[in-house]
Amino acid sequence: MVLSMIENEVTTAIGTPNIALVKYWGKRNEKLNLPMNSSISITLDENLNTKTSVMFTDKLESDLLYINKEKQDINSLDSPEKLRFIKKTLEFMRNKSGFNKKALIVSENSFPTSSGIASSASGGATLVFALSSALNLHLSKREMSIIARQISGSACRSVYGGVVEWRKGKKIDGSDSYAKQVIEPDYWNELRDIIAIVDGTKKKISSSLGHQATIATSTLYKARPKHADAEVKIIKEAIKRRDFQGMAEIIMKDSNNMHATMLDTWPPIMYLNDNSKEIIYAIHELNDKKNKYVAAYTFDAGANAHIITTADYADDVFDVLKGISGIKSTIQSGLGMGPKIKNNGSLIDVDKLGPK
Ligand code: 2P0
Repeated sequence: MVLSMIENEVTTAIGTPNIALVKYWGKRNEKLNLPMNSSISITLDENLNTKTSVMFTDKLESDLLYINKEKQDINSLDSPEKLRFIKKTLEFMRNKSGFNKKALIVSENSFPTSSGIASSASGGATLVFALSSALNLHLSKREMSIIARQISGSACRSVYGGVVEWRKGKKIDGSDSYAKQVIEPDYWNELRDIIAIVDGTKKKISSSLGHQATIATSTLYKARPKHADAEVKIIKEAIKRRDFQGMAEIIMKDSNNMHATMLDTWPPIMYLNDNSKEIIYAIHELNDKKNKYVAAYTFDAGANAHIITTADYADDVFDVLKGISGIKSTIQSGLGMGPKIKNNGSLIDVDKLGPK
């Protein structure tokens, strides 16, 4: 009965990226995306989002995936690692459901892909959520987090809203390496991430390659995992107290620390550009002027800045950013709710069996 219901029906989910405050960089197991250290992030709201529509049908001879309207070759063994993981995820979840029709998946990001705004986190978590619902799998968030982690490490955190911790786990099979919610979004309504776009182009070095290159060649990296684990513990308590002073320095130092190990990688990995550096100096100046921490910068694997602040100081941050000419645009986000099902806005053209 359930099987006949899901055929030809379109399920659409919406999910969002996350920005790490203490970051994941370096894997102890590359195949399973098991991290060297735990990490902590905030899930962003729907100002930045991924929408994913899924349909299972016998009208297709093979699975089809479109990302931002471009067809992706998921059926070839030569396709990039991430696409192979998506295919594996689809097969795993379909087998679990006992439903054997081919899938049409159409996914779109509202923001630039692969430019350090965690498109793979948002995409991975939203896909797993959409598939779980389309296939009536009723997976728990923990199960979804473990599956999403294997598509992209950081995706395991976007399965939840609010502030989220990814516990690195110890087991070889990764069954204890998943994310957990630290606080609900409503617990700290005033928290903001102001994103300054200084570069919308695709990054030159993928994070997946970067993780391993840093472990293999950076001397500085050796000190990072233990330190990051300790920082996760401290910042988690500060977040539970809504203590911005207690978290700002950790956020900035952790970003600098991760980017230092990237620069120490051979050949060096450099994601930050001159605009990013100008933003770093400007935020230090703002904090000095206010005589306390009112804003904290952090950068992922890209040049775009995330400025963590609170509603009271958002205007001050915007004023500072206005003075930096290399900034192309800004986006403001509060804490998001995590992925959810949308009852309208399907991205699939059912007659064409492709994107709308
Ligand atoms: C993070 N980043 O914690 C860190 C900070 C970028 C810098 O996770 O190979 O795309 O898919 O597990 O998740 C980006 O790396 O890497 C990332 P994979 P991912 O958000």
